[in-house]
Amino acid sequence: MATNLLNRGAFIVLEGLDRSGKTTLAYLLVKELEQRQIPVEFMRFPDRSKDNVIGDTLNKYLSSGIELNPETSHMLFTTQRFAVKDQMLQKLMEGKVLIVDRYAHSGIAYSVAKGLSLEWCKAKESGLLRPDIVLYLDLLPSEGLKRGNYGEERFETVQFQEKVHNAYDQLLDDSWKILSAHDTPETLVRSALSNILRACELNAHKPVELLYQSGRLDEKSPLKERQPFRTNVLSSQ
Ligand code: NYM
Ligand code: MG
Repeated sequence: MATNLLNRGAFIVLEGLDRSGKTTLAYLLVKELEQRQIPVEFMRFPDRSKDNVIGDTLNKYLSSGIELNPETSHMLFTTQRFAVKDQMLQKLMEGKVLIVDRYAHSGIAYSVAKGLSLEWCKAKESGLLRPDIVLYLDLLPSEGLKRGNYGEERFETVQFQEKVHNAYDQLLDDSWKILSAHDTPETLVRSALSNILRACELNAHKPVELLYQSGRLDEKSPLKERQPFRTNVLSSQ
């Protein structure tokens, strides 16, 4: 067995409509894992940091300050994910569990909801790291409306969220676990945690796979020979 595959961390993504409770659940899960002395790191997409040009642009776009066409916004969101791909792999190989609030699936679902084709969107995300589990917080679009500060941001309308919901449906695969966003935080944490602990065990010695692409990252991957890509322009980390 390749030595670099000893006890890698699990790659966990939280997905769902706006106001489905992903961020709250992510924080609770990080706390639970830390209490169990399991190394864990939280990340979120988009990164809205004002000190990098893409983060600042996406922040303005989401708060409706500027307009971007669907292809442009899609590629800016996607670029942020590719910019930290090497860093994410490195953390997993160091044995850290990654809890990631939104990922490629948000990118695809929101762009398909705007009218872009599923194939085009998936192709843009192809080659990113594939999550071991996608925990999908299932929320009825009409219920999101009742949650705090709804409607402040672009995309926060019931009609648009219905389309996002339908687009997410088309992405379901065997890595997805559906959780009801209407459950209590305690129930959600219990169920998410048992899925995460199982994923840690099952994947500890498995290579990280690539999203929407056959092939795996193994020892010979060029990714492992390259220096991690760092720039203040694309990534604030
Ligand atoms: N969003 C998020 C996209 O449209 N494409 C993406 O690739 C990602 C990661 O940004 N309404 C949208 C979904 C959300 C918004 O996310 C910001 P949040 O988690 O609501 O702050
Ligand atoms: Mg939101």
